[in-house]
Amino acid sequence: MLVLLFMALYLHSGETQTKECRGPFHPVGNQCLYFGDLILEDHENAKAVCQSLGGHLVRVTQPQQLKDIVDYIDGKDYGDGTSFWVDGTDINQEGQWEYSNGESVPMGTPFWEVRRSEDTYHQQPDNAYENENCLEMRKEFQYYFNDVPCNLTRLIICEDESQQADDKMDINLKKISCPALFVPVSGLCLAFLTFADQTWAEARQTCSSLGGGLAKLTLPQHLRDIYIYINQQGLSEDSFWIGGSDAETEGVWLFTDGSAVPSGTPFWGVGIVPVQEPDGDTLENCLLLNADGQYYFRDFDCNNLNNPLCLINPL
Ligand SMILES: *[C@@H]1O[C@H](CO)[C@@H](O)[C@H](O)[C@H]1NC(C)=O
Ligand SMILES: [Ca+2]
Ligand SMILES: [Ca+2]
Ligand SMILES: [Ca+2]
Repeated sequence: MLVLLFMALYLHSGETQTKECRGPFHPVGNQCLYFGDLILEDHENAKAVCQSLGGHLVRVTQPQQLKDIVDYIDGKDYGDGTSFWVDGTDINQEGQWEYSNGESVPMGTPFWEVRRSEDTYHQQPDNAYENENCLEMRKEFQYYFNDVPCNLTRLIICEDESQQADDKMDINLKKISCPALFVPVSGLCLAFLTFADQTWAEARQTCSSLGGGLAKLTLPQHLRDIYIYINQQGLSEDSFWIGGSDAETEGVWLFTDGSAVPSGTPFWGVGIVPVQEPDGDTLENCLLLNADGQYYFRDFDCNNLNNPLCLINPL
């Protein structure tokens, strides 16, 4: 009965959304997109293809859009080694990434690739070949953003903004009041306890002694807002335990309330390319937002000492 209800809701929402996209475009999350099947073009020609369809290369401005696009790609077979162009460039000024409408490309987590190699981390954009001025979603980097030379060829994703449903998330606007020690971030009451260096189990105990628990982050926007908050507050040297663990069953990541930790992009960082975290097998069973890794989800040894990131219900 419940399954039928969900199917009915799903079919209904699919039906109404389809009407909002014209021609070859179809709904992916809150965008109308066209995936140019197996056409590889350089950035300039890719732009022209999208313009000929009355659109432009896709602009990814919200973390949820990155998730929706990656989920869509993962359900298709685009072959090996296929990466996709995104609209942005830093052609006008090195390091200043803009979409072709003049809007800034969001920088940092959870958009750009940050990969781990042993104990060091490498962050994009790196302008590695000095002429990396175009933006791709790179398959080997789990579709996180990367800068590459514009004359490489990539698959095309076009966007039609003219009929896009305007359902930008408003969780930032939601006004909540939080108990002492906790601050409102991303619609959550969070405490960044930078005075405590603790194992994951100790951190969990600390949060429960405050009447809450280790943080449970379920939306890409949560990670974005936490990343921005940490940088604004000068906490970017600190690493934080959150509530995920696979100690009970290796590979099954659960929050402390027993619900599933979201997998893949744009939550988990890139490990040793092309592997995505978590990659520590039974040696690493606790979920850390670490400073060096730019606060992507990563599995760590539970006995590492880090700061608790606690969550509590709003007042
Ligand atoms: C791209 O441009 C660079 C520099 O002009 C050149 O060395 C390289 O061969 C070009 N690559 C392709 C795939 O055309
Ligand atoms: Ca560049
Ligand atoms: Ca690069
Ligand atoms: Ca593990």
